[in-house]
Amino acid sequence: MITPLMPYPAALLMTKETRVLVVADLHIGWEIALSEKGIHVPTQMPKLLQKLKTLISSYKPKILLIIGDVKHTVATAEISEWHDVPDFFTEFKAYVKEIHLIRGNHDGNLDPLLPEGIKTLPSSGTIIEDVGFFHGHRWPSPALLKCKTLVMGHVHPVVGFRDPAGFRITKQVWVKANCNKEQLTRILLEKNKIKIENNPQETLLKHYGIKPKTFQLFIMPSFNEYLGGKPLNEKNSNEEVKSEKIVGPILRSDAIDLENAEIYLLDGTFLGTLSQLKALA
Ligand SMILES: [Mn+2]
Repeated sequence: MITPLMPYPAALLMTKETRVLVVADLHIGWEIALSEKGIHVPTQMPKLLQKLKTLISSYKPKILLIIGDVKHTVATAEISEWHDVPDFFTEFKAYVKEIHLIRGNHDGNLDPLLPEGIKTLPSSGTIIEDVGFFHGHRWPSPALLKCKTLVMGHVHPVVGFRDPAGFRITKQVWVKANCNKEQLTRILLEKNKIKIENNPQETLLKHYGIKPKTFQLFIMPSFNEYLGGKPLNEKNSNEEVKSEKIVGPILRSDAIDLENAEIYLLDGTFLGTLSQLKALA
């Protein structure tokens, strides 16, 4: 079972054998990318590190699982990241037994920055007990369909509100959406170029030896709270909603019911469904 660690943008997965602390979207080096554009923000690294240390000392996980976007610059590594990223991993190796890392779209050229012993996993995801984790900029593997719950990052979900004076505030949120497992099975098989015979379930069983069980998807808030994001409840034109930049393929598919997704603040407050919140944007 996976539990959000309120009020932190983190989750804990407890199995019989192990405890896994899950975080997404650290974007180390984010401030430096901004400073190159002339916007100077003091480094947020010490705060991020402290927040993670607090969580580790409270929950004593054996594994730290980062579900993508450790660093900020996409294809290359900035000079500062040559220090900050290795420092980050070296420091946290002392606190947890294992660090596992799913590659995100910002994790290009990451390998030279990783110290020994960090386990890297593909962006198509990994399975721990009955939970499937993936980054979200690409489709998850059909193998993840055997999990009841999927967890992704990448979106940095926030919702926006406008007060009567016109001020705008945005808040980081958790998103819990229902999945249509039949549709998701069909799509993931198609994306893997597997021809569907009879029906998707049978084909999945034939190729992967599993039955689809996925009924819900959690979108994790970014661990780096300074990043911001595009409010999910903003009224968009249809083209914008479908734009690849905003969400990632799985959320654009009909298999995920984003309109009726439940939206929670980091402290656990239930705000309503996404469609209800659209009225307040
Ligand atoms: Mn990402």
